[in-house]
Amino acid sequence: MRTGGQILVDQLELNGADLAFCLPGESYLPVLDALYDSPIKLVTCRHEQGAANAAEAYGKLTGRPGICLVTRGPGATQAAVGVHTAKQDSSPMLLLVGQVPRAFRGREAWQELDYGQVFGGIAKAAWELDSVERIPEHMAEAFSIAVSGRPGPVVLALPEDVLAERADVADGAPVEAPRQPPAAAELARLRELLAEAERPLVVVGEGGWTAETSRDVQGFCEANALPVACAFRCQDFVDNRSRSYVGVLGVAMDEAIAARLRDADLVLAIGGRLGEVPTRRYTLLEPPDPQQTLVHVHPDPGELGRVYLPDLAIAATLPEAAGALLALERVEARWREWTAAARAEYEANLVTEPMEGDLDLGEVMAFLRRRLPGDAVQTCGAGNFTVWAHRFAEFTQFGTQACPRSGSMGYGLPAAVGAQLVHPDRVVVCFTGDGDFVMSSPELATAVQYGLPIVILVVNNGMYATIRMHQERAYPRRVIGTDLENPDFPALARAYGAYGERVEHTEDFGAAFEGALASGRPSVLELPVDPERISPRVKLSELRGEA
Ligand SMILES: Cc1ncc(C[n+]2csc(CCOP(=O)(O)OP(=O)(O)O)c2C)c(N)n1
Ligand SMILES: [Mg+2]
Repeated sequence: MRTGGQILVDQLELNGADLAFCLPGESYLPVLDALYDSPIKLVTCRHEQGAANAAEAYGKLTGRPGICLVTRGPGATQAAVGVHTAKQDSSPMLLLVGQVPRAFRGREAWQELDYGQVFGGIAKAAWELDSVERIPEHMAEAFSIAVSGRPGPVVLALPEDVLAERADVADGAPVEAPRQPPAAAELARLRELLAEAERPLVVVGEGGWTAETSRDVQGFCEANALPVACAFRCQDFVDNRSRSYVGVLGVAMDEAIAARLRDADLVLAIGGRLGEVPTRRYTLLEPPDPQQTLVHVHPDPGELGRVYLPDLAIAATLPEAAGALLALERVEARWREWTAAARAEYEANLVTEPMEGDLDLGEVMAFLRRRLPGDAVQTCGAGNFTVWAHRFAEFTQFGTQACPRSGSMGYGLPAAVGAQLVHPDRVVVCFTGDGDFVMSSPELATAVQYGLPIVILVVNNGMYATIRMHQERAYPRRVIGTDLENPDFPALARAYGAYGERVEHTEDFGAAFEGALASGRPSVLELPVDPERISPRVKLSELRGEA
């Protein structure tokens, strides 16, 4: 006889969970107690936002559901942001939420919510356990939904009496994501479409990507001299040093790559939803029937034709699709110049304009490009600082960028916590801003508690610069709600027990970075920057018409 909590934890174990992120609550004590005897490492966070974002990053980096445990009402609602990101980013995740006993349901008991309703529009699926005997069945269903088709977050509410009850039930079987290769006829049609193309562009995006998928897609692109662009925050899907890699379709998109997508005559999307960001607000590809010939490969048939009507829709899991593409008989590449020109544009775009002030973020990024090992993981939240972090970074292997495609602030630090726990031996760098960092800075305590030597680079411009930039564009000189008065970041870091340093000059960054790594502790390097350079190509004074 096992308690509901034990049965539940056993299902986590047999599905390969090795880490779980929580903020404890009395509503799920039997689960916590079962974890006491489990090999699963339980990581206690300081805010449910942090726990959910760390679990989201775990899912993004491993392809297995990130496990997050939170209490009812307030815990669940605070975790919602991580669920939203997992949905938008197509990351597998399992949010387990405490719930009032079944006998109280419907009374709006203490912290009671109907999780099916609350998370119905946020998660891929959300429901409540009804009996202890059916826990293995519910958990198998939850894992299966999280990893199949377009991966995503599943929310399961756990009534406390169900968790405490005992039952003699058999475990479920480990869930394996179904695999779906593309059909031979679809591949033949793709070859025909490629053979007619003159200006093809491959666009890679999320939805069950693996390291093997990366290698195969890259091999396919190189063999056919095809240019390949990464969707927003999927920059680690292709080795950026490949002669086929031509850049990222992200925010503050480079004009040259935007033009390549607009001018392409054939777009082969492998994964991804061709969402608002990679299509520049649905303009580079126009819904519903873009002028470009569109081939869309996606594991979820429900995503095919949802926004864009593909000329060829291939419902296939991405590793299988990538393997089939690599095996495809080569097509005579009539687009070698088109690819080479796009690659040259990407390389030219790595060159920075000098930045005002004493600290130049372009130079910082150039240093990191040389210094970071290929397997270093980079995380971020949201803000204009990410434009530097993305445009000037170089990713060479899959599973090294854990950034929110949802554009959620506060993601970077908890994601770095998750990444360092997944990869204890790797360098993990979190890019954050003064606004972004403060949103989740309590997780610095988590990093200290678990001895995670992440390096946090806080780009401090004294404002929510992204919003200020839009504000100055739309309403010049009418600044409201975007100024920030900040804490002393290095002192704050030291108060948490982390290493802290302010780096005021470009030439000091290298030594400071080495010092941070050598400290062996979580480190915060504050980078004060001149607010004039509000984005790599945008000056505040120009926005205000003062130039
Ligand atoms: C959770 C959340 N709240 C608000 C926003 C809107 N937003 C996007 S970027 C940004 C400013 C971020 O400020 P900071 O971290 O200082 O970066 P900066 O833009 O100054 O480089 C805001 C408020 C968001 N994306 N996510
Ligand atoms: Mg800022």
